[in-house]
This record gives sequence, C-alpha cells and structure tokens, in this order.
Amino acid sequence: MHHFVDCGEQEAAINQAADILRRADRLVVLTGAGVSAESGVPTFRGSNGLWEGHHIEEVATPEAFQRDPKLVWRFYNMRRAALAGIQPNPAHRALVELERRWGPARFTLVTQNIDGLHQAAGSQRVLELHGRLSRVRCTACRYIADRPGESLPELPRCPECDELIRPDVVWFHEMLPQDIWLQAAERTTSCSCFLVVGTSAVVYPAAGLIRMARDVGAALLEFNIERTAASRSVDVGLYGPAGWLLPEVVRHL
Ligand code: BV8
Ligand code: ZN
Repeated sequence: MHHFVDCGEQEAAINQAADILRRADRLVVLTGAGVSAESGVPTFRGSNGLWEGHHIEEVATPEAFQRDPKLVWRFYNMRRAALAGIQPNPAHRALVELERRWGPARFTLVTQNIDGLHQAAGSQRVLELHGRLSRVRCTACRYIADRPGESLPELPRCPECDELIRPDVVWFHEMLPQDIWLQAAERTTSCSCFLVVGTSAVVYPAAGLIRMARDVGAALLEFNIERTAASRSVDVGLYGPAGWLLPEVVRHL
C-alpha cells in the first residue's frame, strides 16, 4: 500500500496506477459525490453533512418523508433545480474513455451518485446504486417517470392516482435495488482492478464493494482529495482533484 502526496511522488503514483490499469483485464469503478465536486455539485460530508441545519441522514429517510414530506421535497426540489446548471467534468469524461477502451463486457461503472452526470458525459452502462434524482415514483401505485428539469410543487401528486410521489432514490434505511446491487456485486467479485473515486467510503452496502474487491485479490486504486476509510485497503492512493488525476492516468495508459 503506497500513498503518494507531493507532485514528485504523485507522478510516480500516476505511473504506477497506469501500469496496474494496463495489466488489468476487467475493471470496476465505484464513484461517490467527489467525482461530481468539480461540476459544482456539493458533496455530503463537505458541508459536514448538513442541509439547512438538518443532518442529511435525517432528511433522506422514509421516516422524515412520513413525518414532514414538505421538508423532504424542499430538499430534493432544491437539488433537482441545481441539476439544471451542472455539467460533467473531466473526471466523468475520463471514465467514459476507460469504458471505451475496455468495452462494456470488461468495464463496470457503479455510482452512489444520483445526479446522472456519468450518463450525461457519455458513460453507456452505469449501475446507479442509490437511484436517480431526476426520476420520481408514486408512493401508492406503479407510476414512475424520469422528469428532469421540471420544478415540482412542494407536495407533488401522482398523475395516475393522485397520491404523493417521491424521489426515486434510495433513502437511508431503505434497501438498494436488488438487481442493480447483485450486478454490482457480481462484477466486483470477478474484477482484476477496482477504482474508488471520490467517496468517503462510509455508506453501506456500497462501501462494502471495496472489501469485496480486495477479498478476490483485485488491485485497488483510490482517487480522492484526502484519505478516507478505504485508504488503508488500497494499493495505490492518488490524492488530488479527480478532475485532474483521472485524465492524467488515462493519458499515461
Ligand atoms: C441499507 C441517495 C439495509 C439519497 C444515499 C440503521 C438502520 C438501517 C441501516 C443503517 C443504520 N445505520 C447505518 C445503516 C446503514 C446505512 C449507512 O451506511 N449509514 C452510514 C451513514 C453509516 N445505509 C443504508 O441505510 C443503506 N440501506 O443499509 O439497507 C437495511 C434496510 C432496512 C433496515 C436495516 C438495513 C442505504 C444507503 C443509501 C442512502 N442514500 N443517497 C440522496 O442522495 O439524497 S447515500 C449518500 O451518501 C449519497 O448517495 C452519497 O453518494 C453517499 C455516500 O457519500 P459519498 O458519495 O462518499 O459522498 P461524501 O460527501 O461522503 O464524500 C465525498 C468524497 O469525495 C470525500 O471523500 C471527499 O474527500 C471527496 N472529494 C471531494 N472533492 C473531490 C473529492 N474526490 C476527488 N476529487 C474531488 N474534487
Ligand atoms: Zn400513483
């Protein structure tokens, strides 16, 4: 396990990471909020996990929605509105390039993010573990729809049955979409190199993929601006903005 921090050592880390990637047959990448940070999307723990004085873990829950749906919709409508002004950054585009080089059978992008920026950048296959901010679904019937760019009322109702609709995201204390989780786990346990990009690695079961990759002997690379809960498990840590480091490693391939 090596951590390179200053630019001389960072150059070494970039070369080492490129060497490891070059030899890798099947890649899995796990991204978190940090990969969208340079697009202007606030991270969760950057604001020490607060929104309007509430802990995000307390707003993004079914209990909060039950108790105060207006508060929860205010939180999500604000984030939906913010989506209008954001674009993918070079980190997203570097991951599109990796997918192009390895091809869909040997490259899997797993994201905890709900901003849709990977798809906007051109990633073809994205496993969204925590859902999608632009999508809404009914709390009562099977209505579900992708409604990007639309500002919703403070208590939006279902066009089919008039019950409350909710963001189609996975809240804390909710199960992840089973089929997506199984695909992510299956790809992770058969990969030879696992990249952890822009995540504090504290939210489970997503963060559990890191351990799963290590347990099958995959090489682990971390891209982050600082050390995380995953840092002690990785082979090479590259510490700096993902929007610079990821394209840099791709350039060295
Ligand atoms: C579950 C969607 C099974 C919503 C999200 C009690 C009861 C039940 C469960 C639990 C419990 N206690 C704990 C749990 C488990 C819980 C959990 O892990 N909690 C944590 C807080 C400890 N998990 C769950 O509840 C999961 N479900 O367990 O179900 C179950 C079911 C019922 C009963 C029992 C068990 C569901 C988890 C999914 C929650 N939904 N998002 C929304 O977004 O509004 S999670 C949320 O956090 C986001 O998806 C986000 O992606 C994710 C993780 O955060 P990160 O992406 O890592 O973002 P963060 O800000 O933390 O870090 C950013 C990183 O980027 C930093 O490291 C920073 O240094 C770096 N960075 C910043 N800038 C840059 C950069 N890196 C590179 N370049 C830069 N420029
Ligand atoms: Zn309905």
